[in-house]
Amino acid sequence: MSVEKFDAVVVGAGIAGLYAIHRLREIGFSVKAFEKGDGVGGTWYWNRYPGARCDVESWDYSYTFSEELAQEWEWTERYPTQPEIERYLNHVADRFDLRRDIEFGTRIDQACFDESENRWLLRTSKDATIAARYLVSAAGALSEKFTPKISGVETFAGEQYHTSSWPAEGVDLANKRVGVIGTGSTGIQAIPQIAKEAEHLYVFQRTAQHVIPAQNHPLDEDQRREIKATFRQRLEEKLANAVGMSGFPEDPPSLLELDAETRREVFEGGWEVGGPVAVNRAFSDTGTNWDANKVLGELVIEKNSEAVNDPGVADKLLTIDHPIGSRRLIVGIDYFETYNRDNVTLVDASTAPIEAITAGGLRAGGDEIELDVLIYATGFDGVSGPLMAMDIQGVGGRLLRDKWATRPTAFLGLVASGFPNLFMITGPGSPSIFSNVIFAIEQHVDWIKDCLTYMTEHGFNHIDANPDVEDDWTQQVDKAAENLIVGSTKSWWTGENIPGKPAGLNFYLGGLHNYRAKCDEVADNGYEGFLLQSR
Ligand code: NA7
Repeated sequence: MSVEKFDAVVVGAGIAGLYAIHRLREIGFSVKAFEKGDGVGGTWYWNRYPGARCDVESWDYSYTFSEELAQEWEWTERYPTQPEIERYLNHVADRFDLRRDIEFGTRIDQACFDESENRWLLRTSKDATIAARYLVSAAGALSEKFTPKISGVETFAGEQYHTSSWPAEGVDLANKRVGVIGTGSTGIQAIPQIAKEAEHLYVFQRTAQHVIPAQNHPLDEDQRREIKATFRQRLEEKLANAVGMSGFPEDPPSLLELDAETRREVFEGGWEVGGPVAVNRAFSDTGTNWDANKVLGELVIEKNSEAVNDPGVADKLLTIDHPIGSRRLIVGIDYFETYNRDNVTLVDASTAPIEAITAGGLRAGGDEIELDVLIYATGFDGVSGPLMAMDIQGVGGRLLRDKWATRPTAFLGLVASGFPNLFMITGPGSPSIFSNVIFAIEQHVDWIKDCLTYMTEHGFNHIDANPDVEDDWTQQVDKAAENLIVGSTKSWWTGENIPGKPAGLNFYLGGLHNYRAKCDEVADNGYEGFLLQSR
């Protein structure tokens, strides 16, 4: 059996995988990335559903490692669409000649740590065996889709799609009765677009949501010039704050300390700007104080309800039982207005639960709804999901999914003890999607590159996390989340969207800037907390 050998294998060719290839090459490593899609982009390759768009502004949702790249790329809108981000990532792959080290259409199914040879042995979906000194998971936080098990699914005579594996050629929804299950970020982006195409759209909503308007707009020439001119200044800003975004409100007022009129003025100002940061961070206390949070939630609901003509529909859409920001705050474009269309029906799946899929459609609350197309906008098994889906065996043949059976842990979210030479990008215990994820990815990859450089220079070829230090980090993760309203409701953030997945908020919420400082401190102290060896 022939075994191809590399210094490092990267799992995935999305934003993280592309950047990892680039950086690992720089330190002279032989690198190979395996990507199950037929193109680059990861999440932005798969999520092609109508309306797919990033809810971080284009000028921040960009790599910063190359100023030349930033100066030559032209974003066209405030919030970039999936096709535009996919084009950007293809441009990056070409510009840095990354494709030659990517095998497309190939999944890593199994990874076993071979202790005698101090390497990872990988089995691909094409039955090839690959050996790698280091394994870098760039599998993404949102790449393992979740489809609820609904009885009768196999009897459905129509077409079924999950938004995260939307066909590249698109789906013809004209003259079709379409059902969408799910009103998370994805559903709320897709619903207005699908409504324009379908004969009739039925939305199955289980949880009503707060939605902040994107106030999206095209970028004119002056704005594009400004984005380029301020590249360095914005980079400084991103390095200095908790979420790694520019234009982050520095010293917002306390909602509770403002009189009602000023409070409303501040809120209206944020609403006009649009996007999650301008509203959710308009006040200093809405993320920690339940009274302040309640007021902000009410202000948002009041605004949202103004867009809906039918008070009964508005009531179903906006009877919200969770604090604002406790689950992912959603950014919408014409979402509530969509329910004013004659061809859109809201089905309240909290009072009329989905019972079964039938040959002709879906049964909810005893009513049969006839459908030609059923769309699942039902989300993902986030962060740990893609890693658990792979068969990863560490020291002593222990499976990562067994180690993580009660809780996924990793020191700094980067290395899980017992799984040496495996680095995770945006892994559990890192800030991950609680920050501008592309900026978080750059931090992780740069740190990994520096760590591997250090190891090479000092004659080490084996790195593991000290289990006690890993436990200590998990405690720090919990401490950073104390007293925050974020995560106080069930959602994919807490893992509770996945039946049987242990509940917990496995993100470092102390801020990307503080996380970066901690990672730098560990590195400056000779990778303190990691066990480095020469084998
Ligand atoms: P989310 O945010 O996990 O949303 C999934 C939606 O699917 C949500 O509305 C769920 O309702 C709904 N859902 C899931 N299962 C069911 C069943 N069985 N019946 C009815 N409704 C169901 O995923 P998204 O893809 O929208 O967004 C994920 C992230 O992508 C987002 O946070 C951004 O970071 C980008 P529920 O709320 O659980 O009642």
